[in-house]
Amino acid sequence: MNSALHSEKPFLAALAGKVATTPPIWLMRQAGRYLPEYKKLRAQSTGFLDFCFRPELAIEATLQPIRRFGLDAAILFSDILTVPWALGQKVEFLEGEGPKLEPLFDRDDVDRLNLEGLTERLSPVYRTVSGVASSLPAKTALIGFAGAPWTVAAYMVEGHGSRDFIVAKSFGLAQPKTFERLLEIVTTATIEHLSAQIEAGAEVVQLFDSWAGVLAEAEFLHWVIEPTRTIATALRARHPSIPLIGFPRGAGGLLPSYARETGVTALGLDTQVPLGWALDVLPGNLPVQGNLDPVALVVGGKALEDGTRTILARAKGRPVIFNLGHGVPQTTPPEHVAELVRLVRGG
Ligand code: 1CP
Repeated sequence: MNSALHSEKPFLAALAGKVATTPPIWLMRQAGRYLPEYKKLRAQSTGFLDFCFRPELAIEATLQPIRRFGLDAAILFSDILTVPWALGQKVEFLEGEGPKLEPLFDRDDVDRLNLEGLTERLSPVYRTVSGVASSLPAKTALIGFAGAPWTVAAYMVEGHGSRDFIVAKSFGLAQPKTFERLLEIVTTATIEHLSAQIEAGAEVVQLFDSWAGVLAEAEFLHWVIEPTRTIATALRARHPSIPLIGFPRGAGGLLPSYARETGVTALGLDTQVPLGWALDVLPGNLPVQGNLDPVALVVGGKALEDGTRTILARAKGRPVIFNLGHGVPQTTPPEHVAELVRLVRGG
């Protein structure tokens, strides 16, 4: 895609380094249970994975927040745990309990994972991407995504969500060779999965490293930075102009190394990162995204207004993309999202 087309989409312009008076805005987890129309749509499927793999439903879920709020980017409706499923691991989403995977324990479990035919098994996701790409408004960009290898491997070993992923970290430290093999498999799967999304029409891809923040420095270098750099390098070789957003949630003081060493195009900042500090230590031309406390969005009113204005003021003169520091919480009143869009656009 050429730069003239980029400039028609404010989100792509910001990723190309353009400083705008009104930053583009989208929200992580902008689709989902806080929207009544999502709950209605979700009721049509038997399970969450079934929902992700039915393009007619996933296309509609992707478009719902765009129709309602006119955001600058749509994010493919899917989940990071479709990749372990496509590698042959048993993955279930139990109502009200979150994901359950049959955990990997040892080398034999890792060796049973199967990369062959991965993109065929995930082909409904790519049909969703192309369906969304052909129905978006001209100014709205389309984001594809995957979980980053550490975060995906952490779920594969732990078997479910966790506050600290002690089981996954212990596996990595106690069986380093096996864990590196697992990271290699997930890294290859991620490159194939993101490439197929780009070929189907994704204009940007984001890597969610939601659990980067539980790692010590040495683990962060090997399990977060190295696989992310491998993915960035491989994607650039295949799709030279594709922007890649890295979101290493909780990386804190390791953000400058992540920005410098991975080769991502833009950096997602979680809620805890002091924005002033990040803007001081990161390269001035690196686009940044995020940081608003999702709880300010739930509460609305003055909390939302103050949080939004602080970010807008601090980020002046820099290429920024307005977003939250993590996903939209389920208890968010949809009117607060509309209010946030108005605040950012100066209405
Ligand atoms: O039935 C439902 O509606 C289930 C809730 C739900 C939704 C709406 C899950 C289960 N996943 C999703 C969609 C989803 N997941 C998107 C869609 C696009 C969007 O609107 O943003 C995306 C980008 C994700 C990514 C994802 N899944 C992440 C990374 C981002 C983050 O939140 O940190 C993670 C960690 C997951 C795993 C996952 N999937 C679902 C849940 C409840 C979880 C978290 C499990 C846990 O750790 O407890």
